[in-house]
This record gives sequence, C-alpha cells and structure tokens, in this order.
Amino acid sequence: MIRPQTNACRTAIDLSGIWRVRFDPDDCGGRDGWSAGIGTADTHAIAIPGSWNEQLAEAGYMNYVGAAWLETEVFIAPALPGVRRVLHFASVDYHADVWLGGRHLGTSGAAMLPFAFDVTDVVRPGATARLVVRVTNVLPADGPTQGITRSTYVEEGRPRDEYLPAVRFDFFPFGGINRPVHLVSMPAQAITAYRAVATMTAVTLHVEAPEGMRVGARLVGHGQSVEAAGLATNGRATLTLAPDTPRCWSPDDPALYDLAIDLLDAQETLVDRVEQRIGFREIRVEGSQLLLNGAPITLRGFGKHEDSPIHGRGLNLPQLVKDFALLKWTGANSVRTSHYPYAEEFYDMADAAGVLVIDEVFSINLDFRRVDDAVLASHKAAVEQLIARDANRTCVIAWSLANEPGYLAEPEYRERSGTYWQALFAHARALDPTRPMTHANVGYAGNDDPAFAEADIVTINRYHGWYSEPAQLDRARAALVADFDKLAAHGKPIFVAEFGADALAGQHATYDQLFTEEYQARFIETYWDAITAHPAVIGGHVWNFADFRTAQHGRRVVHNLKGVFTRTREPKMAAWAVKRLWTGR
Ligand code: BDP
Repeated sequence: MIRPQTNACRTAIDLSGIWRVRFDPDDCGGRDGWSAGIGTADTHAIAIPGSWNEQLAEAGYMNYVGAAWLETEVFIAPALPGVRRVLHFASVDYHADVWLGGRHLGTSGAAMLPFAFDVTDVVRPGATARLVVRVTNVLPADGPTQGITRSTYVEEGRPRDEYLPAVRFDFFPFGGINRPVHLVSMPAQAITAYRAVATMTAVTLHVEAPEGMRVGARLVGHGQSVEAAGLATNGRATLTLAPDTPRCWSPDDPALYDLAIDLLDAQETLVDRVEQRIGFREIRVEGSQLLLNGAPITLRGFGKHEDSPIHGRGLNLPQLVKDFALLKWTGANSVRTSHYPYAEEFYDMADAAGVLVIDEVFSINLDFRRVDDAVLASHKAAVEQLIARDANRTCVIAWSLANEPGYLAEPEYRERSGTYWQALFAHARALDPTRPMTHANVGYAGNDDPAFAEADIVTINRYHGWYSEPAQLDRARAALVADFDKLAAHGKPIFVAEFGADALAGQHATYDQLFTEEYQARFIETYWDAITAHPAVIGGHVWNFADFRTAQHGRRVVHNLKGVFTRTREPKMAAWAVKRLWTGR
C-alpha cells in the first residue's frame, strides 16, 4: 500500500478536522442504522486525528473502552476519466469498520497500521458523501497483543482486577482515529507497490507495475543524478540506481536522496509517479557487534510512546518536531518504537535527522497459556503489514517482533514458544532478509529465553535497582553484569532496550530514594557505565523518553514517570545526565 502523496500524478486530500462521534456502549449502532449517519442526539465534536479520551473526559469518556461511531462529510471533486479514488487510513485504534455513503467498504487490518479501500465505484464525483467509521478500542483475544477484559482477568487467574481500563500493558488504551485519513486520487494504471533495497553503493528497486509498461526511476541529491528504466515483466520491473560516489547516510551525516519512480505508457507519457527520500547505508550483525556502514556502532537512545496531553495517541506534529530536537539535544542516535508501529511522520523525521529506528510490532506480553494458531496467524499478518509499510525506510535498522512475551513466567512459555518463534522469525526473514531481527526479553522469561535462538540481537529489558534491589545500585549493577555474562553465551550482540527509574519532577533527596530526580539520574549513569564496559553489549535505550499516561493502577501516579522529560517535555535531572553521558557536555 503506497503512502498517500501529492505529485504530478496523485493528489491526497487530508480529511483531518472536527468530526462527530457517538459512543455505543450497548453495541446498538449496527442495528439502529448508524452506518448511514449517526444522527444528532448524543453526539460530540471530536478532532481527528486525536483520541477521544482526554478530548471528551468531561463528557464521561476518559476511560471508555468499546465501540464509537465517527463521521464526517467528504466532497468528491469531479475528475477526469480513468482516475481512481482510494480512502486511506493511516491507522485506527484498534479496529475499524468503514461506510461511505451508506456502503460498507470493509474493515481495518493489523492494529496501528494503515488500511485503504478503493472507492471509485462508490462515490459520485461532484457530490458530498458521508463517511462513517465504527471504531473499537477493544483488542481481540487472538491478536498479537491479546485482549483482556475485567472478566478475563479472573479467567487468567490474576490475583486481582487492578487496572482501569483493563489492559495487558503499561500504557493507556487510547481510542479513536489517531492518524490522518486521506482521500487519494490516482491513475487507474498505477504503480501498486515497490521495495527499495539500499546498500552503501546502490539502491535496487523492485517495482510492481502493469504488465509491459515502462518503469523509470531517478535519484537526485548531493550534486548527483542517476536514472534507470525497464519494462514490467511478470508484473514487476527491477532497476538499479548507483551514483558514482554515493554519500552514505548515518546519524552523523543523514544524507538523503530524492527518489522518483515513474510509470510510462507506450507513447512515453507519464502515467503515475511515486516519490520518497532514501539514503545509502548498510546494517549488519557480525559476531557480537552491530555494524553500520561497516563500522561498529553503539546504540544510545530511548524507548518512546505516542502520547501527549489532550491528543492522547493522536498525531501531534508540533510535539514530534520538538521530540526530535530533544533527541538531538541529549545526543541520542536511536529509538525503539515501543510498543507498536508509529505514525509515518515519525519515520520521515528519523530519516531526515539520522535517528536509527528499531521498529516494533504491536505484540505485548504474549501469554503462552492462550497462544494458538490464530494468534500466530495474526502475529504473522502484523509483521507482514509492518514490513510492507516500513521496509523502504532508511532509518529502520532492525525489526522487533515482540515485547516481553512470557511476562507471567508461565511454564507454557518455555514449553511451547520455541516453535512459535521459529515460525515467526522465519516468516519475517523471508519478508526482509536485509535487517536484523530481535524481540525484547523480560527477566521472567530468563536469559535462555527460547526466542534468543532465533534472534540476531539478544535484546533485554531490565529493572534491577527498581522493581528488584530497590535503591541499591551496587546490587543492581552486579545483577545486570551477571545477566550480560550469561547472555554472552549466545554469541550475539546484547542490547538493553529498557532500563529506567520513575522520578516525580521536583522530588529530591541527598540519598538513594526511589522516585527522586537524583536516583533516576544515578540509576541511568550506573547502567550506562555497565553497558559501555561490556564487550558484547551494543548499547542501551533509557525507558522512557518522556512520562506517559497509563491505565489507572496502584503502582502509577497518573503517568509512568520513567521519562527523562516530563509529559510536557521539561527536562528532569536525568535528561541532563544522559546529555553529559552521550555528548560529553
Ligand atoms: C516493561 C515494559 C514497559 C513498561 C516498563 C515499566 O516493557 O512497557 O512501561 O516495563 O514498568 O516491562 O516501566
């Protein structure tokens, strides 16, 4: 699915704005015909993109989990014959059913990823059509992040019903249309997909295009311009673009080139075009090192979230720009998209800023007491849709296929997950043989986690000094180093994807005290020292870049406070500490 864009052949109209929403806690909207229009009773204005929770807290929807129907009107401009219209959703949290002018178009795919419908035959050019989207933020039980409800807590034998809303993860289940919706006009004969594989010297393009048509590609930048062309045979053209002296992309020099792929008819007339920015770079694992452009690289950075006041998980462009300025300010060179694929604008910023991205599938705390073939199938589909969206991204250096499976230390994890990981990693590798694969291990799953056998990088999340050995940094450091020494037996690079301590901004102490700014800073300094001292460890990501909202829970004071920045992006002492560690200033 090609990203919406406006160029010589395509036009994308952004449908962001103030829509209307009607909540449907009793699930009667389908029966009562809301798909044709939600009416005027009990409706609220809602900004799209944006989550309903904080926007509509006063109306009672802060903790709402269930179905909601959102609608807007779309004017369909007249068009020349042969123009196709596509309705593209960058993502909906977590599942959508869509109607246009009362016609059901279909449903969304994997959560947190795009989906689109061809609406050419549905719309009447020159008229306005009503777009209705039924959204639910209830996760299905057989997804790669298995849904949980108040009643399944009990079935799962958990000690108590302790989260509002009920969640399996440590962030807020914001609901709504959290990324833009576009109406795209594009030619009927079109480029349908492409894969760009970059090395340090060339970009190889595999373009899916109508049989027998001519495909041309041009790469321009840094005083260079190269072209290639070929015919689509068996639905595909393969082209190679190799400038004489390509400038390589890296965090120190994020050199990007403008790539345009053209589709031409027999008369050499331009029929379709797609554009993106791309860099020359190579990423590879060798022994216990990660090599970027042939040289070892230490990853320093953060796990993040898409989370901001009022917007919730809704795309917040000013905050995105600010976050990249703050990442650079700390000296970070990398980010993991914990715990789900982010909005495409995030990867635009990362490509341009030279921030390396570990791109994570939305799979959290997979519980192997409840894993079956349906879960594996939906996990594979989520991997497939993520790789289809992001494989052409220069910034993406690795895929993380799951976060903290086996979190409950259930024996079934050790008994059954081996074949699951074999199947999942093999599936991912077949889709992208060019990037390392990993997953984020939780301590409960052990330093011999069955997934490590399949991963290229042994990735761990560790909280010695916080959830265990609290406020005892000597013991915490010893436990961390003991983990490293055991993990080194895998003979692969070790990466610490999470380490961090909560700090309430403004809380201070002269001694090691949980929740103080001093302890958070000292915790991070202690870990960083151990990370950089161990020959097999390729770096670490502080948990978290900024404080973020969680479900209500006795162990959280509104937010998870492990951010080195507050939720509104003021620095805590730890932000200055990482800046000193990573920039020397
Ligand atoms: C890890 C999770 C992360 C949590 C973090 C924490 O991967 O989502 O927010 O712990 O407890 O287990 O702060």
